[in-house]
Amino acid sequence: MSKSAKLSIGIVCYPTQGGSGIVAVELAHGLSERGHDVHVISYAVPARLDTLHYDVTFHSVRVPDYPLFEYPPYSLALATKLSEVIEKENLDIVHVHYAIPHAIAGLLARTIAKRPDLPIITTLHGTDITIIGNDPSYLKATRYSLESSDRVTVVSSWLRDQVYETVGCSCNCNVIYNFVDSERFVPDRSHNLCKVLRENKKPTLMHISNFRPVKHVMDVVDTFMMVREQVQVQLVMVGDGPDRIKAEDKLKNSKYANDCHFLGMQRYAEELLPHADIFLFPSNAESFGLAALEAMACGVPVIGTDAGGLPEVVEHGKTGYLYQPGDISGMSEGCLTLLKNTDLHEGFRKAARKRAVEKFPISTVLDQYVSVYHESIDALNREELRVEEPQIAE
Ligand code: GMT
Repeated sequence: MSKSAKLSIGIVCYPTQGGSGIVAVELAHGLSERGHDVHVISYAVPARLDTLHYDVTFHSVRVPDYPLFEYPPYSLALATKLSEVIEKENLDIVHVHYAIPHAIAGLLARTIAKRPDLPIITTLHGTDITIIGNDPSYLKATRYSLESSDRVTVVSSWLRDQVYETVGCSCNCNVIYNFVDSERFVPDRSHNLCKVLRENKKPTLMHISNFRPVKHVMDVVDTFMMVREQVQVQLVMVGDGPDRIKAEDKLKNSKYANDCHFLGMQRYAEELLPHADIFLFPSNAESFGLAALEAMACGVPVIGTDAGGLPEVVEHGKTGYLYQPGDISGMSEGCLTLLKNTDLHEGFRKAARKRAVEKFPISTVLDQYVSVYHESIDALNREELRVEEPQIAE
């Protein structure tokens, strides 16, 4: 197949506010803009999916309830729906995001659809390896699904090492970094937003996440409080999740209650981020840290941790400051250094934007994924030809 041929691509992802769904959807949009026929399969419409401005078709997975099922088997419903999409849309490629259970469901769907020539590409995003994939309940299935995928890609070099160390996989993992659309994520504060951001004159510390334990949301709270002891700042928290209540309670009961704002889930990160002066990202271990990259594209330096893949995104001392997880004093020191030194802060802002634009452009990543698709299609075709080759009698 020619490298410029338009492909019919199925993308499987989670619809929730997590990074893997965002990457999958931004990829779907980008591929559709390039003329590929893109189908997104999930149990709900993913947070950022826009089927109005992009030619992407959404296919919903329905999981029926039944009294016998304490745990309805989503993987089977997904495999069934995916096999239907494979047949009906004559897919050339299936690209699953997040290993569990998408990779296994992809492999099963290919078998159900009787399409051994259809490559399954699995992109690993982080917690599918570092938290859930290496749980003994899933480990062997995860390893099997990665070794059976036609290609496995990971979003950072750190995550690649984790796959080998914690899952003990023998497969090759290609690092394809996450990306940002730097024409949409720009340092532009002209958006007419909510009162908190429109009218506020204080510098803004911002955090965006799904408030899961790995995000160390309480470290955001404590860092903000330590900084606020010394300078006038406000904290804007975006997103929702298990640790939100704890964080909200602590802040609402503190003397800085009026300087904290919880905006909940928001669709347009590109309109919010430019209003931040510093992005706080104190996670225990991010495989990449997409939210940090999007902040950088908006010209916002990142104060975060030197764990996981974040150091591959944020350059310590140039586009932000990174400290050990839990180092609240370090992170508040980093904030104060920038907030008290306008020229330094301005330099970091420019460097952050430059790095996001130059090192993580969407066009490069689209090229990389499309190459992976074509290489996998060609490899399977070659295999099929080999199998069909007649045996020559001696
Ligand atoms: O924990 C999350 O933020 C969600 C999770 C996901 O897979 O939905 O995010 C992971 O994937 C993102 C996109 O590749 C990465 O930018 C995040 O760093 C990663 N999260 C973790 O590793 C904790």
